[in-house]
Amino acid sequence: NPIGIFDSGIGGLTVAYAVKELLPHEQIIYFGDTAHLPYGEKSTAALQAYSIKAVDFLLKHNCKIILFACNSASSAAFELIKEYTATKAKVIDVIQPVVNYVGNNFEEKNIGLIGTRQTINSNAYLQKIDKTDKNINLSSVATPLLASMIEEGFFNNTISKSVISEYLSDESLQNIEGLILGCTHYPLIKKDIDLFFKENFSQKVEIIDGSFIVAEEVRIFLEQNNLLNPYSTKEDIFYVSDLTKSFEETTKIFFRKHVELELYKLWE
Ligand code: DGN
Repeated sequence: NPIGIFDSGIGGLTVAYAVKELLPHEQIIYFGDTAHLPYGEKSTAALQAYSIKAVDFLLKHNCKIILFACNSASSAAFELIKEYTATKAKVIDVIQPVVNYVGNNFEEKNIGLIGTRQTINSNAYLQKIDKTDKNINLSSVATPLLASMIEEGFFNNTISKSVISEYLSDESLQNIEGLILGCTHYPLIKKDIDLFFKENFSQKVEIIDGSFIVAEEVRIFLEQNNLLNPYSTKEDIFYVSDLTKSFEETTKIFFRKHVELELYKLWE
């Protein structure tokens, strides 16, 4: 059976890429809800409704595990979806695995989080980090411009440098020793962010990119439950709820290679 991956659009392809790197023999069924993006600016109620529909779609494909590869959807709907799928399939989000990593590595430290408005305003990371009881101080900054900037291919250039510098110069981030990239798009600007800290901060700041942490969580679950596919010849399928040429062109930024998108209008 395939691994189901859900995102608001194509940013989740950074997570799909990591899954494919660790689990090359698995088939992926991806669903990006491009008809409703950006999720970062939607209400919790809307994201819950979209998430249920998307999960139903992936369940129909008999996915053995469903990965919520979107921070905004994870922060708004994951608890609900966990209840909804309780007996049907295992679901993993992109937040809890990163929180576990942070709990193990940043006890009594200051760390930062950047993400969409939805992700930051939901306090999902904060609540989960507090539950670790590791006395970690989290400073969160919403950075809504970054996702669209990256979709335009603006990284490693003067525009991305100044936008990143503007956001990360926030006073609350001055003493951090780690920064969580709380949005699926941000692995693409990891180098720019790293450079910013090296040029402007005296302390070392670890940039916490969840894509491989989450992919490893998927691998462990499949291994522990004897669900690993020794060899699959089935092609991955990438569905989107609205298909444009520009979405298709942007796939190669996130997945490191061009993928063909299939239109599936979930909303009619
Ligand atoms: N994939 C979304 C996230 O990780 O929060 C960001 C994309 C968006 O909807 N703006």
